[in-house]
Amino acid sequence: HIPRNQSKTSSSLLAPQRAMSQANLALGGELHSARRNMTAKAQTAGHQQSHTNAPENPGRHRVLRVDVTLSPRDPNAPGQFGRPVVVPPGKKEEADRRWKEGNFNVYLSDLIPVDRAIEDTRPAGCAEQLVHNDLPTTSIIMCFVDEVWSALLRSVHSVLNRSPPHLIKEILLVDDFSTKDYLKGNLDKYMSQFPKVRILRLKERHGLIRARLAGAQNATGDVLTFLDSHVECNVGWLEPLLERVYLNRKKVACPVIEVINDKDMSYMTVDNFQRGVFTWPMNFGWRTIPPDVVARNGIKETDVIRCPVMAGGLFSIDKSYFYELGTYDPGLDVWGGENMELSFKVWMCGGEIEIIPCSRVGHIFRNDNPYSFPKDRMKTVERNLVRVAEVWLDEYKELFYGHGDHLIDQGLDVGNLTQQRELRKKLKCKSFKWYLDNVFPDLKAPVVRASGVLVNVALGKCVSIENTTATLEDCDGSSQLQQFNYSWVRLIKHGEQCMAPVTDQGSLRLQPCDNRDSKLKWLHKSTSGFRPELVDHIVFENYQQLLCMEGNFSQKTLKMATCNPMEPYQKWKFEKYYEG
Ligand code: LR7
Ligand code: MN
Repeated sequence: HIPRNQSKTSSSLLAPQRAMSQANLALGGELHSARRNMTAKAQTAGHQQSHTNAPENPGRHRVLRVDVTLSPRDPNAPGQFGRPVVVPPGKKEEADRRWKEGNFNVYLSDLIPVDRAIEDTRPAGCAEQLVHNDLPTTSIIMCFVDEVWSALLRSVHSVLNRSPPHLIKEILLVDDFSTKDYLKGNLDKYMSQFPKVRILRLKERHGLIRARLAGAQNATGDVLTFLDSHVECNVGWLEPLLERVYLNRKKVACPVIEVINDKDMSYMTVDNFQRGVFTWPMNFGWRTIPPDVVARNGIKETDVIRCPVMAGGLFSIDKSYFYELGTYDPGLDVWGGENMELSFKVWMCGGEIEIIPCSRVGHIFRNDNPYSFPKDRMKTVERNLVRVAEVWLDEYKELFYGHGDHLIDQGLDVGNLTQQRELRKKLKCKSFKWYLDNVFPDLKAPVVRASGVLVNVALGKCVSIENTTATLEDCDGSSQLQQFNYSWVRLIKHGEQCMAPVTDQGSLRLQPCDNRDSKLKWLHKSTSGFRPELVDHIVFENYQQLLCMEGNFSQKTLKMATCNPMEPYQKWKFEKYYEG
């Protein structure tokens, strides 16, 4: 099994691409997709099937088999039909040297034809599916910054060669202020042979998200189809996407994203039945629908898959609907998190996100972005995700904050959110709770980490509140005075009040809560930076030394004391713990 994301071994966190692999490992590989051996399907001849109505289905026709590469000029060229390519022995150094131009095998990318054939990887039955004759037209929007020449060309050729021409209004190449010379004059010249290709040059670096918005602004088609600039669209990819949007303009349709291997440039198909999901703190990943669920529900390979979130790069959306939704939050910077934002917005505001198995597009997965970030990459992604969390996650945003070391605690400026929050109100979008209940019920999202009575393990006595001061009493699960919540952002809450140490006296009492106040934060169990020998202790870390909550039953009091792993009166347990 080769993961769809090639960055499995990468150690960096937070950016969706990389964090995904972390999630992969964390969930024991549950999130990974796998390569399936390409079956040598017969390459049936016939380039362009005519636009015939199916007599029994007036107004519809079979998905057009548009693929001018089916009988390629040079069937033996390297990489032809998506075959893996080997770097010739004498060229290893050159290939190594050129890797960093795109963080994939640029040498091989240049070697294989820009219009190579790939295998038709669609599940059986796709070619027979019917779509409407009057599908909307689409503008293909491809943003790029310093993209590898051959990869960019192959992306464009794959669209031109495998899409019904009448559906492509234009291909908009949005140059996000690239620095490479070949992407200027040479690209203009090359693309001038294709009347449908337009190049839009941005005057400064916009970042992927605002570059897409610039593309959308210039698009004249009914539907926007976004693609990365290192893809290969497969046979019949477009009509099934447009059909979904045609059926309901609030459907956002994504192709199955297949793998163009970064090392040998082979085109690899992926396992069926994969949904786009996320794990905390909002890391995108894939999760396979369990075989028993597939069997029980009779799900077919060709059935559309509803997805809690989209990968981000490849999708079709009705243009007017995209604007109705307020497009992307334009406050999102450069790269990352925009897929979460659009996904939550679509679902919570009345739309749907789907993967269409009969539409397949290859994408070069790579370990790292080959271009530079105007600001720190981690901070950029983090800031974007915080914006998304603050606008869309309601009380569940604590799960996001609680699952990462978030810079917001260190005064990260996320900008103004008023417009985005107002947009959510104006669109009358549903709550995140609704999203969890209806769209992503299998996400583990308990609003608190632990709750109920807080028991001193050695004494068997419980924390209780007497006038705002914490005392130790006989446990009584039915008493409101003994009810606490341990939140994801590490507050110990009693109703709307929060537990705090009283500095001079070493006692504990309640204070008004404030998620950002580090003086209210307690470490319990395996939160980040926690010392394993202190598991079960409740530690307060805002003094020079660590202080632990300690019980004293003869005095029925609680106090703060120097942490001691051997001290039984420092061991505490909440009544219930939740997995998240
Ligand atoms: O500043 C930038 N300006 C750009 O124009 C940064 C990037 N870009 C272009 C870039 O040239 C590329 O064509 O934007 C496109 C996406 O950038 P990638 O290819 O570096 O991103 P990615 O494939 O690593 O990451 C995924 O997540 C991104 C940010 O959240 C975008 O949503 C990408 O579109 C998205 N890619 C996919 O969904 C393909 C499948 C990957 C997965 C999972
Ligand atoms: Mn990409």
